[in-house]
Amino acid sequence: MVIIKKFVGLAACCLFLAISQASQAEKIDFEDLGVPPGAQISPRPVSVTSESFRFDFGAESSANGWDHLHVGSPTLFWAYNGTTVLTPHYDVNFRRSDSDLFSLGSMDLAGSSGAEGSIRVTGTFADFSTISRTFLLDGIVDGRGGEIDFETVKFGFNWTNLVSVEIFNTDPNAFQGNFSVDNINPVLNVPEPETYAMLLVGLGLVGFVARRRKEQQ
Ligand SMILES: [Ca+2]
Ligand SMILES: [Ca+2]
Repeated sequence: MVIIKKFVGLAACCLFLAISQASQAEKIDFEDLGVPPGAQISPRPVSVTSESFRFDFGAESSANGWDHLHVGSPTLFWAYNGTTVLTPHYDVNFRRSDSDLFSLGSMDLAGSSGAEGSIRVTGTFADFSTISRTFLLDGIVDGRGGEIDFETVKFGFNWTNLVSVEIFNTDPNAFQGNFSVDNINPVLNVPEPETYAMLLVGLGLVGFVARRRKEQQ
């Protein structure tokens, strides 16, 4: 009986871990970098790590000679939402620092210099296959203090088990390819529904056996 009780305990622990793992990860808002208002990280950071996610400039950024990422809250060329934001040129990639898989829930995107065009987001899975969506921003500059505004874009249930995500500004009118991103909501790797089902079946079986033994005694 003691062994069975221990087994039930272990199974319950597994179930709890599986459920808690599916919970929301910390929102990536770049506030943990401690950039003072009105300032930006300098000089030229080529990679930025916020909330355990690492951001690197992309190939297009490098090809155009703008191989750096701005992290700050200035209002010179780019969007301002009153907080620290990330402003890449052309493209940026991000992944978890520990290379673990993640899902993508939503993010805030903004164009630059009055140019609000289209921004493409591409997720890459472990088998190198990809999923992609292009978001057309509304073209209306009505942000805080007359600055370029952010729009929240959401991703579907199939944006799970990602290795990395690329954000690419496809707007030809964007000044130096600038765009801004903030408040990325990643979700840690979500267990398959089958995992829950198997754990529940296992728990039920253990309980059934325990009851049968008790009846026999
Ligand atoms: Ca922020
Ligand atoms: Ca807008």
